[in-house]
Amino acid sequence: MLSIDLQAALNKQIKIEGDSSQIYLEMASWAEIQGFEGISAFMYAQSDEERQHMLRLVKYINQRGGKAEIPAITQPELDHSSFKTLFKQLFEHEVFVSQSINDLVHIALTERDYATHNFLQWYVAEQIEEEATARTILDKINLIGDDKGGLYLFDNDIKNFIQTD
Ligand code: OFO
Repeated sequence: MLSIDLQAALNKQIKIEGDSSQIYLEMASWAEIQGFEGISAFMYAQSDEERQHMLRLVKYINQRGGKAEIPAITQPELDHSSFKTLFKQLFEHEVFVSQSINDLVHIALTERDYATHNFLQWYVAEQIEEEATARTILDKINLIGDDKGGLYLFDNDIKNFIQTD
């Protein structure tokens, strides 16, 4: 059985993953309108992934005898003034998510809830991957700047980052 504190912390993470899904969805739609097909496909896929991260938490909380709280949808507020700004926000968001997962791991260990600790290891590994992807993309964008030709190539290149698992 989950403690009240751990349940509350896991429920908070449900909202964070849901918000992440919305952020990627917003970027997917924006890129689609701009004609960046590759970026859009990547963002739509990421948005789906984040929803899966959210669902995993919902199911885990309920499976452990708790009650998952389904949060309201939050409208993302992103700065689209440049590609660099946009992707920087994405990277910073993933760093924030990793920190939040680390905090959860800490609570699980403090409470000696090893089942939850074990459950969270999947997220720890996933965040390493997501942070690395966001960092690589940001590095590329920093190299390209707002060069149209570079962005065109990048739009094609980013398809390689779409996770298939
Ligand atoms: Fe990229 O946030 Fe989920 O874990």
